[in-house]
Parts: sequence; structure tokens; C-alpha cells
Amino acid sequence: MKKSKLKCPNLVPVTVRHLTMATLHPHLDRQSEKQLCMFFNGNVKFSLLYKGSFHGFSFTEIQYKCTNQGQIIMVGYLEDGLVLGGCMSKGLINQNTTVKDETAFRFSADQSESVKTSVTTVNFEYNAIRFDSDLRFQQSSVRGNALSVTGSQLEGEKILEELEVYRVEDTCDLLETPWRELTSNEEKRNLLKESVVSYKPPTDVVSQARVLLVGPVGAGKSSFISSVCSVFHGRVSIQAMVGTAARSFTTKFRSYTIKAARGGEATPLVLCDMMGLGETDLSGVRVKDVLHVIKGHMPEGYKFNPSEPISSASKGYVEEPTVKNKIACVAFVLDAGRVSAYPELVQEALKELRLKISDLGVPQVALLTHTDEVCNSVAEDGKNIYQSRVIQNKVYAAGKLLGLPVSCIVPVKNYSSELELNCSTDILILSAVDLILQYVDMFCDECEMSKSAP
Ligand SMILES: Nc1nc2c(ncn2[C@@H]2O[C@H](COP(=O)(O)OP(=O)(O)O)[C@@H](O)[C@H]2O)c(=O)[nH]1
Ligand SMILES: [Mg+2]
Repeated sequence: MKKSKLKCPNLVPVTVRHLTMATLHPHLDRQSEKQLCMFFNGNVKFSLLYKGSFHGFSFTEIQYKCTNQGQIIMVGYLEDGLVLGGCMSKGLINQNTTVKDETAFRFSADQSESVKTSVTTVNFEYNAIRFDSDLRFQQSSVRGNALSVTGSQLEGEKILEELEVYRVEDTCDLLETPWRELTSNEEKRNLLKESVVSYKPPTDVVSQARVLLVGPVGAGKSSFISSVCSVFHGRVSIQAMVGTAARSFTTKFRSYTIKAARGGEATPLVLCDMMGLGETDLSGVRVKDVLHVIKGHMPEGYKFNPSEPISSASKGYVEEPTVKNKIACVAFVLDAGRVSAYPELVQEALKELRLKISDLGVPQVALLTHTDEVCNSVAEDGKNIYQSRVIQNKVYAAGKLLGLPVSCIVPVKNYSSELELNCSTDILILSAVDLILQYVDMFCDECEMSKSAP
């Protein structure tokens, strides 16, 4: 049997035994699972994200499988039956990112007992998790207690038979009664579709419902546009450019007129896509550009330049926008898995946008995407979305981040890996469009009033 070196998730260096023909079944036996569950008062279940013998014993693989999955527990199985590991309540975020985590802990368990050791002490400024290039949970001597994954050497060596990472899920996940009503059947899907197709702005002043999707890179803005198109096309299709890069995959300003069917008549709904807000200064669009889009100055196809916002000197700049160019509603798009962990730069940009867009008198709503990634019940069926406690908490977190009432926030599930449409997913997408159109009406009313004002 092949062996290679890897540190196990505690202070003991180990050698990994490479298993051949591994399958993706949890290595965790019932007894150990029970012991680990007790660390969370029994109210959790574990969902396997990564298994070393299956995915490969590499830190890159762990990062790939486990980043942004919420609370995770890493479990290492030693040859002598000892189970060791650690838990991070905020999960893996990004390599080399330090995250405050007051409830992070490491543990050891064997047949007779399990020991949980908090990585929190009161003596230090804050508690942290750090990820470098190897696997090890330890206490950092410099910056408070750290749940750390580093590569330093220690005496003694043990065989690590297996290494797994599980997402920790709340078993009280589904509420007894939904916190919002949602009918999920074919009839409802058709009704919602019909109401979008027959939508007309309530005033002649506004002919189109131009809706701008704004949010961090990767939140799912382009995917939402593609998902809306898919619902009306009757099959999953990609319209807006969707991507996974850390920098925005969408680099141009594009507006998509939604058609009632594939090749069918245009509806008044126009969804506008733009570059996302970056996590660093130059990785995405800045607030100024978003405001220019909203006011209608941005020409179609404009290529964003993060180091230089558009100005009146830019090619194609719309000097005197009419109501036709203006945005009637802004839909903020946030990733449910990241809503509580967006970097400061993104949080500040969102807050600034909220204030400045409100000053412009443009109504705002928010869409919470990636809901299937934070709640298994939603991944199984989108109709569970309003029964999910996790999603409810995420919606409240989004409300807090944006300073928006919860009634303006809708959780959705975009089409990302599916090849076929699904009724519940369609209903979530259509309900989001329905909410957006209600807010477009508010914009139209404002325009009508200002037209008739003396
Ligand atoms: N599982 C899941 N993946 C999503 C969802 N929305 C978007 N994605 C994925 O997230 C990545 C970024 O999406 P994209 O639409 O390009 O984000 P944008 O930068 O906001 O336009 C892509 O890989 C999408 O397939 C969602 O609701 N669920
Ligand atoms: Mg995009």
C-alpha cells in the first residue's frame, strides 16, 4: 500500500495510507458520529463534502470541495482507532483568510471518551482560523487562539487512515410552519408566468421595466438572468455570461429583454447585467459606475474598467438620459453562503449603494441565491425554501447587511448545474420577478407624479 506524508488535523504528524478503489461513503461509524453529534447537543447531522481517499489527499481538493459550505467539521481517522479533528462554525472561506470564530473547537474521540477543546481563550484579542498549505489544527501563539492549518513539523508519526470533511447541518432545519406562504404546483407556475408576460407598466411615461442586478462577483446575477430566460424558453439555457472566476466574469454592461417564449414576443421586462462588486479594489466594478448605470448614462455594451469609472468623456456616454434609459428597480443579488462573510470592502460598497440609490428614488429589492448550497432541504426541493430555518436566518442576515426590510428579500435557487427545468425552481425565480415588478410599479407611479407635478 502506498503511503505519503500529510499532517492530520491535530498536533500529531501522520502518514497517509492511500486506499485504492475508495467510494464516497462516510468512514464515520455510528458510534463516532453519535459522539461528534454530542458536541452540538445532538441537533445536527453531517453531510460528507470531502473524503481524502476518494478526492485525493491534497489541500487544494479540500479547499475546492469545502469552501463556503458554512459550518464544517474535519475528521481524521488514525490507524489506532483514534478520531481527531476540528470544527469551524464559519467554515472554510478563502486560503490565507483569517476569520474570527469564537465557537471553533478541536476534538479527539476513541471508544471510551470524546474530548472537545475550545480554541478560544479570553487572553487574546480575537480567535482565528488560518489556512496555509497543509492540514493541522493548532493554537497559534501570536494572534489569539487559532484553528490553523499549517505545515510545521512535530515529533512522532502516526498513520492517518482517512480524512473527511463534513458540513454540519441543523436537523431542526425545517420549521413546522413555513415563515412565508409558497404554493408550488404547475398551476401556480403558469399563473406567475402569465402575470409576467401580461405585465404592463402602469403609466405611459415608462415603457419598459428596466431592472439592474447589482452585487458581489459570483453572487449569481448573470445566472439569475439566464434562469429567468430558461423559465420562459421552457428549457435550461445560458443567456448571460456565467462564471466562477474571482474577478467578475461579466465585464460589459448588457441588457436582456425577456421574451414570453423562445423566439416569442418581447415582454416589457429588461434585466440589466453588469460587472460585480469586487473583493479587492481592482477586481470589480465601483459604486460610481453602478450609479451611472442607474441614472441611464451607461451605453449598451460598455466595458467596465475597475481602475477608472465611466465619465462624460467616455465613448458612448449617454449625456442626457431619458426615462427609457433609466433603471426602474435595483435588485441586489447576494450569495446565501457568503451573506455573513462578505469582506469589508463589499459590505461598505453595498451600504453606500443603498444610500445613494435611495437618494435617486429608485426602489430596491434583494435576491438571495445559492440557497441550495446552504440548505440540503432546498437542494432536494426548492419548495422547502420557506420552511428552512437556515434560509430564514440568511434572509435576515441579508436584511441586516443591506438595511432592507425582509419583505423586500426573496430567496431563489438559480439554474446552475441542472439540465432540465423544475417546477419549484421556476416558481422561486418567477416569484422574484413578480416582486421586482411590484417595485417597478412604485417607480412608475413616482415618474407619473413628477410628470404631472406643476
Ligand atoms: N448552486 C448554485 N450555484 C449558483 C447559483 N447561482 C449562481 N451559481 C453559480 O455561481 C457561479 C457564479 O455565478 P454568476 O451568475 O456568474 O455570478 P455573477 O458574477 O453574480 O454574475 C456560477 O458557477 C454559477 O453556476 C445558485 O443559486 N445555486
Ligand atoms: Mg455576471
